[in-house]
Amino acid sequence: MILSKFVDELPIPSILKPRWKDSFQTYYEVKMTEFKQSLHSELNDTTVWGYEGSYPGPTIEVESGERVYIKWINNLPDKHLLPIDYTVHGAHRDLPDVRTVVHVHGASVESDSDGYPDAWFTNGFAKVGPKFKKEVYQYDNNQRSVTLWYHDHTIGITRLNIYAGLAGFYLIRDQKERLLNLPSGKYDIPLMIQDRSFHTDGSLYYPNQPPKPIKELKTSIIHEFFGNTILVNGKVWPYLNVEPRKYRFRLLNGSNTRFYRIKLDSGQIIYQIGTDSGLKEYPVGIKEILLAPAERTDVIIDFTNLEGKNIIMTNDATSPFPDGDSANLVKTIMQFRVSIPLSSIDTSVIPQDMEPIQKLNEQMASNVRYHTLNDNTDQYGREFMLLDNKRWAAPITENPKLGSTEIWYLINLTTDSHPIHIHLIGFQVLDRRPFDVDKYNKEGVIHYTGPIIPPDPQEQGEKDTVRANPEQVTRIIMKFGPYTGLYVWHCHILEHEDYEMMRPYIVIR
Ligand SMILES: [Cu+2]
Repeated sequence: MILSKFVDELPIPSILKPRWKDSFQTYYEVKMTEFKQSLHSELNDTTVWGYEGSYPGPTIEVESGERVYIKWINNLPDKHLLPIDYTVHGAHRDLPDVRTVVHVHGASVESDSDGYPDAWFTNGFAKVGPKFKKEVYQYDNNQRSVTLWYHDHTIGITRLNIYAGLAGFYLIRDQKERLLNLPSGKYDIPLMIQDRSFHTDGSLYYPNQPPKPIKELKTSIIHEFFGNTILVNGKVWPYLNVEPRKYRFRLLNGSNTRFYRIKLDSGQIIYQIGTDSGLKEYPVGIKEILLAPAERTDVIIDFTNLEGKNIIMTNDATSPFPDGDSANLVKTIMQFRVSIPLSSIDTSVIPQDMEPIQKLNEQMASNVRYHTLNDNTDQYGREFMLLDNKRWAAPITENPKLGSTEIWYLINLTTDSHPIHIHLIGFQVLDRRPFDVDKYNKEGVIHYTGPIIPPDPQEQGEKDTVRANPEQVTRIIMKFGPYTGLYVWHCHILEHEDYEMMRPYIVIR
């Protein structure tokens, strides 16, 4: 079935209202339910999961420093929407199928409210995972203005829960940002980009076997997922009517595996103003944006003087990235139609400078850790990935000290790029450098084969997710805090994360 492009308007998620709010704290309740929603007008309504009856969930908007409590409530049915593989870590047959836990990606948050994968809970909190601590999570929002997102993080079934629809935006705002006079209000729009496939009846399609099926298993995890349509904010190939003026878009790759290399078919420059963890020091004009799963980028697109023009946002990233072929390529993301007359003079600006960022340098680091990204094969002949050749359940090996600065070397021995995400903290990308993988595998030493590659202009600033490219060492630097306790770091390709490419770590006093 081939769906027409640009027949449905881009939905913009509503802003969630708190249950109550006073000058000290704000309290939200967010229910997860199953419901039907139209994802494309030529498609029957699709059964999805969402927060507060919508996919994506409503946007949670808070002020920097605001103390927020959220009760995440599982009101989902007992039966999962998608096929579960009971052989992967933490998803065994003796557990309830429908388990959830919510992580606010990029949030600086206490350990017990971070949404640890083993802190899952079922409908009515009837059953909870071994690391479950509390029903109401606390967020201090001690961060500058930033585009975060909340999504499911349940051990062994994150890929299925997010694919079913459990994701939404979480924005922190502050006075500094407001003073910059960026496009705001209805000219500040979040875009959650995801790929999905459908059965002809409109239901979500997610494979229950890899291309080479595992005969012993009714359902097997797949190594990667590539859908044949692209959705933005829950609509397939939507369009957005815009005025001839500047807009701010908060781009998020919310896909399971797919990378996007985003361009505008008008060839115009995109002004990047923010990275994963907040505003950049100054905007950069770029022609293309590379987004791995979970990466965000804040941009300004200027439609001034483009009245009557239709502009398509395109993608040309191969799948898997970077060495996949074009068989899985979906080239179209969405369309902008400069069709609305200018409602008032556009006084917003693309600032020259935004926020100074203290650069972390190597001399500040008190510890260096070397991490490998490895390929492996399981008892069914399936390929799976590991960090440091260790499984999820292996004892904790990473225990940074509160307030200390560390450099992590991400030594990628695989042939794919993996978006590595570390909870709790933001980091800076130091550099990348090609190295000899064979020599590393034989002798365990890094032998560099080329010059140091500085981070892309797009990556300058603070990030929480970084592309660890194949046959390169990617170096990042970060300061651990302000909380102690148990967190995780992992690959954000959900099919990898669900099958051992995730490790716990602990910040100690
Ligand atoms: Cu991965």
